[in-house]
Amino acid sequence: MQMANTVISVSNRLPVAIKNGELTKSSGGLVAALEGLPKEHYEQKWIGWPGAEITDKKEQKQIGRKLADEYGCIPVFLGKEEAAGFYEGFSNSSIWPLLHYLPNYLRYEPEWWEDYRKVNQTFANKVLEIAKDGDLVWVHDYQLMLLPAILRAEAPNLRIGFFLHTPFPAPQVFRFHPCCRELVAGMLGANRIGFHAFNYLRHFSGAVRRLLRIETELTQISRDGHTTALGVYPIGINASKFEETMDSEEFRQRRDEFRRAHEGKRLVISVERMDYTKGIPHRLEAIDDFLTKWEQIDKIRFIFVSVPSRENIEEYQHLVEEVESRIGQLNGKYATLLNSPIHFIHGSIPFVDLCALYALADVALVTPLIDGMNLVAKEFIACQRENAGLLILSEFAGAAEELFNARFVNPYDSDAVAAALIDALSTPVDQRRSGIQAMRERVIRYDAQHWARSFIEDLASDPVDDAGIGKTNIKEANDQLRRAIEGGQKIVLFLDYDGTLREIEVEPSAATPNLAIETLLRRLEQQPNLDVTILSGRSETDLEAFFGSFSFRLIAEHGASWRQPGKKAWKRPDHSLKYAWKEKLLPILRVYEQTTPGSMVEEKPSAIAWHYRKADEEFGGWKANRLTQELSALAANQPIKVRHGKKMVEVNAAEINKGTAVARVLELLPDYGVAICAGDDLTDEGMFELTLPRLLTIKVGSGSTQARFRIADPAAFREFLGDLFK
Ligand code: GDG
Repeated sequence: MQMANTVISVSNRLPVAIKNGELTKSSGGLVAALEGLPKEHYEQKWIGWPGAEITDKKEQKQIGRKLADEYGCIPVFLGKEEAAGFYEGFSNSSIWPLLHYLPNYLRYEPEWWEDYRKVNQTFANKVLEIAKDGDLVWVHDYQLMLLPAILRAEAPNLRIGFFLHTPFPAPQVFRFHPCCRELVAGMLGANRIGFHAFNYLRHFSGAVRRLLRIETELTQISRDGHTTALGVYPIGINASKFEETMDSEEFRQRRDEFRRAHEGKRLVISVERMDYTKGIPHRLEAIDDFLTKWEQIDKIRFIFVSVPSRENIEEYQHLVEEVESRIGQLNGKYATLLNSPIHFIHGSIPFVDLCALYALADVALVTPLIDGMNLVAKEFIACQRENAGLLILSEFAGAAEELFNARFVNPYDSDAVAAALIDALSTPVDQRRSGIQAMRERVIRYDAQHWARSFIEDLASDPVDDAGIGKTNIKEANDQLRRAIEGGQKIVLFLDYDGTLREIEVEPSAATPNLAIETLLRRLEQQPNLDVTILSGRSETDLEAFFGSFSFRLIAEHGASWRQPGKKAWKRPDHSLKYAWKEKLLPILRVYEQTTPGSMVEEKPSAIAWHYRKADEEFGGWKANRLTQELSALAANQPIKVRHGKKMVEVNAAEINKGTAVARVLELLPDYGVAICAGDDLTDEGMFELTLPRLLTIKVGSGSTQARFRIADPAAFREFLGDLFK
């Protein structure tokens, strides 16, 4: 494994809070996780917002120095208004609800997008100021989704990781966001993206395919020479801190005090930020149902600890009102002279008290509507060292994938939650103990430090740039060509167009040669001893329109139609070929066109093709595989070849392919010094398979290939040619 020196964590909030000019370190899971990285391998820095508005430059400097010296933290200062648009607006009112499948809460103002972009850029500037080549930059969460791509563009030698602490929803839901494409593309700037659960990873991959129309593999996405690895890293808790606290005298005292205070009562606890994703009103509904059925109201107590959260956002204010009024109502309805069943704390309690509560509770009722992970569920299990409590857990929390002995409920089904509660409170202790102990071992073993270490170690061994991987270094081709040029040898150049010279466009008609390509081609035209052929799957008409004014050899339809250098007329060298198969196969392609919305058939003189780039990604891909199979079965006894290319399935005459065309041209030029074939997709592999002497084959872009060399993307390939032929 390659060791890196510095890990720079970047999160919206720094782990140090400023209150009245005083700094206090927070004890959250993330801090503990990062503290667990071995110090001998990683030096650590942390970039983030310090949580207070500080406008005075002198004060900013002072605090900055203190943060850096005492905590290794580098503050990003934000203006009040941009911070509001970025944080409360864009992050928490538009992205957060969609990540949690709650589009009814989505609000969007175009100005927020400006603030979000600006703040992401401000964070990027700070990272770029601090980071050196090879450093590991670990970006956290949905507030900074654009940061990886900004960093990649400006500092491609950084290793950039991104971790999403929330779920990633089905692409159809994320698509409601007006900036969904930019956000997904922003994350893709990372070398590695981590999720709590495989489901989120799968959805993200689907969003990349559907929204950006980029092909993905199960755990890897490659484009333009850059690869993003995807991984599942379920976050854990700060296990040692819980264990140490439970060993302390203070803990024992508090636990005993609580025990006395709730003497004779069964305790059911819920702990969370006051957030609509946590399902508090639904839970109260279930408690209402439970209390109508539970006979010993004097002997049950629900403790709700709800930490105030995002209080400037209207939806959160409504939630507080709703919860307070509902709890008031329920206590009014069910209170006896001896007991008020719901004890509600709208505030944060000290850590030791939290541990004591977790340790004493008979049941933890953790029923978010949806939750990325939910650490409370794991913390409760960790604190059940002596007790044998029961965890009732929403099946829609990421934690449900790991806490296998919990009692799972659908939080929307209040009857079922009430029934689970009755059942839990009636389960004998000895039946509960083994279940909880097995989960406890897991929670302690796979803690926050384990989580951070696995992510960072994977990131450290990710390649920074995958261009050229598994291929001979392109420099060798460059040297060989330079020698040939200097020696006055004849060079023959075969260039595919789409994806090789020119970036692919969704609409092929939009991929006209731009100024950079025209200038490069004019330069190639001026070179002595250079013979250029442009060969493509496109029609004569397209090639004539794009390159008609050049003196190059043009070969259309993968080799079916030729225009020789300096000539105007197009010729079909294989005019003896019969195309009777076209009429037989065309109806099959038409059926696919009709039954796959967004797809279309193209008829060419020597070929027929079915295009599906505008169809639904998955459905189109599935249909394409079926069509390829169906046509291949029919092709067995025919002089034809079926190819599944980029977003198309094409049938043409077996004799016609780019490889045959290249061989035929080279027969006409036996005195050539070096020949180069460059292409980007399957149809170019025919050229790459040739075993002719002095032939250099170059694949442009990612994917497996027979070519000997690889270049990252069309822009890099143009630069390569521009450097050679000045
Ligand atoms: C996000 C994702 C994901 C709560 N009340 C008190 C208190 N807490 C602490 C808990 C726990 C933390 O707050 C809450 O963490 P969760 O994971 O439950 O939820 P989110 O805040 O929504 O966190 C979530 C997480 O990121 C990590 O990736 O699991 O899905 O939404 O640690 O102990 N701590 C103290 N007093 C309280 O009153 N001291």
